[in-house]
Amino acid sequence: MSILYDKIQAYIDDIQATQIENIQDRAARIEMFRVKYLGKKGVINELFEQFKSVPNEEKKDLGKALNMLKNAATNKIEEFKAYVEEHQAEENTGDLTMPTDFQEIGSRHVLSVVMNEIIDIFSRIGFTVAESVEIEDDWHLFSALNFPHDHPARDMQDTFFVEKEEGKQEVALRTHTSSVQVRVMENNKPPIRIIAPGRVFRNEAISARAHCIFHQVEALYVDKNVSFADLKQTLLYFAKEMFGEQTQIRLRPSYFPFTEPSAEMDISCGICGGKGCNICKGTGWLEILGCGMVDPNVLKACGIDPNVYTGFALGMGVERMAMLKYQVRDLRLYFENDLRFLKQFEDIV
Ligand code: 2NM
Repeated sequence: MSILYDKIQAYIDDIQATQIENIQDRAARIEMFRVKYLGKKGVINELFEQFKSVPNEEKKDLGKALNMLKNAATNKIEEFKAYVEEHQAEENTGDLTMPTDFQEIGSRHVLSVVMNEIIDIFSRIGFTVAESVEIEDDWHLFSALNFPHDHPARDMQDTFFVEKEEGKQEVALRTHTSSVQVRVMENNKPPIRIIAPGRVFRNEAISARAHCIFHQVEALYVDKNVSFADLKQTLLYFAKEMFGEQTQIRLRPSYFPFTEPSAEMDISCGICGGKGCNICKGTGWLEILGCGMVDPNVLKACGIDPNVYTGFALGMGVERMAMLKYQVRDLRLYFENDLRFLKQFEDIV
């Protein structure tokens, strides 16, 4: 037999020895296999070229062998394709034990962290969280809270009204969470010890120091014999827990429609230690919240007898707390979701 015959036989052996399982990157490898044997310039066409010039007496056996080779190659490709199809599912699934791609994990917003911290501090002395609606009626927003009829908060300038028409119930976005406290007082008997955290809305031009949406936490304690001394101790406890053991407080007389007497609380400036700096504008003190004894008119409006019960209340802005705690200089940063801002708070709880 000729050399050509041996060559063909060697190819057939080679094809039959090829195992699909051992081939990685199967689609590409199958195509390479096809091109090698059955392509235009492939092995088989070349052998047919050479076949033309072999002596006639050898043509019969060689032709047979060549056809066998062609069949072997064609069959092998069919076999490959069938195998791939059969294993398609597992191919798509891939290796289930492989670790997944790394995905970046978000973090809690600084306002949520600070809000939770305030809630936590008050819950340690027996306050529970109360929540209610963000769209409120005039009674829960203003009337029950002893706001006079000509109070500026009842004006379109300060409040976003949903409905404000002659003879109709006025409905507005809540301007403070005190409306939550009104609802709790209306529906519960003292002792009442709650905090009302949440979103509030004011019709203000947005600037570094004001925003039309912000967050408040208000606290309310109503029982027999609740005194201003109880308020003061609660405030001191809160200030030390929130801003550190060295923090001092002072109270200045103030005015709110819903409390009498009313006060504003300052804390000693933690930046300069009270010596005076640009954060506290040289005073050594930072204003952080409003408070007071719940006005008897408010208790009465909410169905609580002011001759039996007294209460204190306080309210603070969460944005301002976070500003003081983390030196945030512009309120707008809280709502822009700029990652360069948010990422600075990744590690706080
Ligand atoms: C403040 C300041 C002072 C307050 C009063 C009441 C209620 F409902 F009991 F009357 N809730 N919150 C209050 C008192 C809020 O925020 C600066």
